[in-house]
Amino acid sequence: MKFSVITLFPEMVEVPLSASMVGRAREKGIVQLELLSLRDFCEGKHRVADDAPFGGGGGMVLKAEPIVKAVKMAKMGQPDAKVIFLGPQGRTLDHTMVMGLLKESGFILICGHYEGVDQRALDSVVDEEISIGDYVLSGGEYAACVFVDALTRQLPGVLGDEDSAKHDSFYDGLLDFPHYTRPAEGAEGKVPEVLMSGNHEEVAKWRRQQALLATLKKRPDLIEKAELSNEEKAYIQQQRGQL
Ligand code: 9D3
Repeated sequence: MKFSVITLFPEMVEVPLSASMVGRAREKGIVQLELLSLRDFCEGKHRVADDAPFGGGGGMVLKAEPIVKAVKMAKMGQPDAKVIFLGPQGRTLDHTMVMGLLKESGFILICGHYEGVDQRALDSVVDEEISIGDYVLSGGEYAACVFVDALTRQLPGVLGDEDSAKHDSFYDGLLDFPHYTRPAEGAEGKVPEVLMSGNHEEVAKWRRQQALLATLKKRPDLIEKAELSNEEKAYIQQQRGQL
């Protein structure tokens, strides 16, 4: 999967996406990352990327032409890519959207900017606008990192079998169960007995119950949508009674 990112601040995207899982996925050739510096598509001695808004008001607006030119350049490398504008007014990214986007061969990501972007650029080249949540960022660069990370970890061969994306929170609509490692007993307390028992069936049952409890306490909204057995639904009802 190829990601072409169009931004005024390429290093804000390049650095985080060189480390850890995405960095390794790039080394393995599972994902390709291309950065297009918007500055390279700007004209004139000073390569100005923005200008004052028509109609007045504060701030500046990113010009349409450099963005359109950058998208055209990126499209030469991946003609079938989906063009996404990362902006605060877009549809909010969630797990279901991530899974749906995996069918694409690649993406051209345009980073929004607090200043705003000339609407004509958006109207002429963008397939979809996506936000990463209801809070204000100063630009789309970190959103681009979030987008690339969330998709990359779902691609075959990126994660080992052990921490496969199948085990992710949200995969079955529940939050994670608690984790413990050595020492079994320390100043911070003891590890739950069942985890030391070696009884894999009991451990699995305990973890599932803990996941249900954590979800009920921290994200009750997720319980409604989770895939639960009848036995689990009954357990939830019983726990609700005790809250
Ligand atoms: C003054 C009105 N604001 C719109 C709600 C203007 C505005 C704020 C922040 C315009 C652009 C931005 C910059 N944000 C992004 O580019 C952005 C973003 C975000 O702010 N929140 C969540 N997801 C994203 S993706 C890109």
